Amino acid sequence: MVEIGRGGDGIVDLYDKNALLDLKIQDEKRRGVQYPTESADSTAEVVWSEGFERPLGEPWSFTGDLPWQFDLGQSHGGDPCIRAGVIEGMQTSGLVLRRDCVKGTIRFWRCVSSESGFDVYRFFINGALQEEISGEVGWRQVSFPIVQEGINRFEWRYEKDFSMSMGADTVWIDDVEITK
Ligand SMILES: [Ca+2]
Repeated sequence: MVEIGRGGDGIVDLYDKNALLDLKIQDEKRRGVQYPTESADSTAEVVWSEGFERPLGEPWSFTGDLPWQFDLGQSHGGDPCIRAGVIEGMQTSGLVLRRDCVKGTIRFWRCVSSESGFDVYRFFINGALQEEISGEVGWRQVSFPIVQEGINRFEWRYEKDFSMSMGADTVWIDDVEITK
């Protein structure tokens, strides 16, 4: 199971994590590592999934200045995925999933292209920061534990600072799965 960037506060920590992640990805590319599309935990049962190939309704919603939007050209598997809204400086665009869960994991694929250190993707579970990434990071599958039974609130948020944009200036998400 691929799992990186578990929380942490502050810009120094963010820089360190990005630097370490970049090194790790470069090393894996050099060695020809193929990223798995299945979790290493093959016994985990997928109880719910979303591939973003149909209109979003409940249990999905949006926060911030603009909703997320479908993207046909940037998925990891050739199918549509979803990306943050095209926001301007000091704006945010959040994607929220609220769902009744048992203890298990939430896993998904994500890709980031942004101004390193300033325009940042963050993922929260029940308001607690799970990972934050900026700069250029290709498609990776990540997994986070669901520790609270009952209604859980998952939020993927893209937040821009006051100036400058780099790269595609967004984060993409695809193939969200909840397992137990
Ligand atoms: Ca910026």
